[in-house]
Amino acid sequence: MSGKVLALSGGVGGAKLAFGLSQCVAADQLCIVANTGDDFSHLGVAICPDLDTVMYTLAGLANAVQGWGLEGESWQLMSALDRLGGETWFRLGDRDMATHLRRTALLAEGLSLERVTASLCRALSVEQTLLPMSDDPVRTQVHTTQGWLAFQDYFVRQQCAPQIDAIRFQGIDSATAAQGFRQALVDPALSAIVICPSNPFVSVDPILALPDVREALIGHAAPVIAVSPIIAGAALKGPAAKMMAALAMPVCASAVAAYYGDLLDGFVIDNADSSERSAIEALGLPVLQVNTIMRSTEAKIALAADCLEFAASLS
Ligand code: FO1
Repeated sequence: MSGKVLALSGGVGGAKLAFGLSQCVAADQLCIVANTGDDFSHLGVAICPDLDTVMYTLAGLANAVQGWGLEGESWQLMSALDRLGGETWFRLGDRDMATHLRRTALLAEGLSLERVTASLCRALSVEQTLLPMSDDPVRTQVHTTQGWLAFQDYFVRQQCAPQIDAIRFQGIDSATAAQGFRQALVDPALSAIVICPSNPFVSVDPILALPDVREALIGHAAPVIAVSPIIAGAALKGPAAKMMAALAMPVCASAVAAYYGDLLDGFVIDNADSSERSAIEALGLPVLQVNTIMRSTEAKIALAADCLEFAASLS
């Protein structure tokens, strides 16, 4: 495909497709914008889980089984902290901690998160452009019977057990999309926008909720396609399906397509969801039905290539 590609990503599912895309287009033609709503400050360091998952995946360093952190990690820091009675519910590996320490130091020097991310990517030989959705702090919170919970408290500490009835992105109204993101959106060379198979509510929505982003995507000259994170009524990983049920939505791919609504020019579903096709087409959306489960390198590249071909057919 000719032209630049912009991918909007959360953590593991998005990172896998971003990796596939990185094998299909030249590094200077691919820009990945990651959700930063999951970010938080913990044990004195700035943690950006989705940025790091994409960065480690593109660098070939990710722990693919765990879905976050680094392959071959050691946990001396957590063990020592545990012995001292410190907080260990959010597990920071020894080498992963170096990323957070370096990020925290660079932020303290006054660099923007966008520049810090570029610096970390350079150090890890990631050649694609990886951007935080914003340099401004946006913090996802979920409302449960316990009141509002910070995202990582809900997701990791409480293992998504509390029932959710609302989600908010604290700081979103005063946040601006990162400079590189805004530039990518107006780049005349942009030829495809891919919403990765990430959680629509807590991974993609924070990106879309940034001022002017949704408006920029609706009616963009480049086709906007999304890959369903729901396959056969379930999410491969994470609480997307549970959230859909809690938000009184049917748990199916067509409900995700309807949720994104007029943002989309096309929707990608898994082969297991052929029965969803007509409902999505009834929304006026062209459908691509392929294998969307990315268990191998080949599957990641194949899905990326399928997405790019689909986008090209829509433009
Ligand atoms: N997820 C977990 O389920 N347990 C953890 O202890 C954990 C630690 C962690 C450390 C660094 C990091 O970048 C991510 C980490 N994650 C952990 C993943 C993260 O909480 C979520 O997967 C994302 O926020 C959702 O995309």
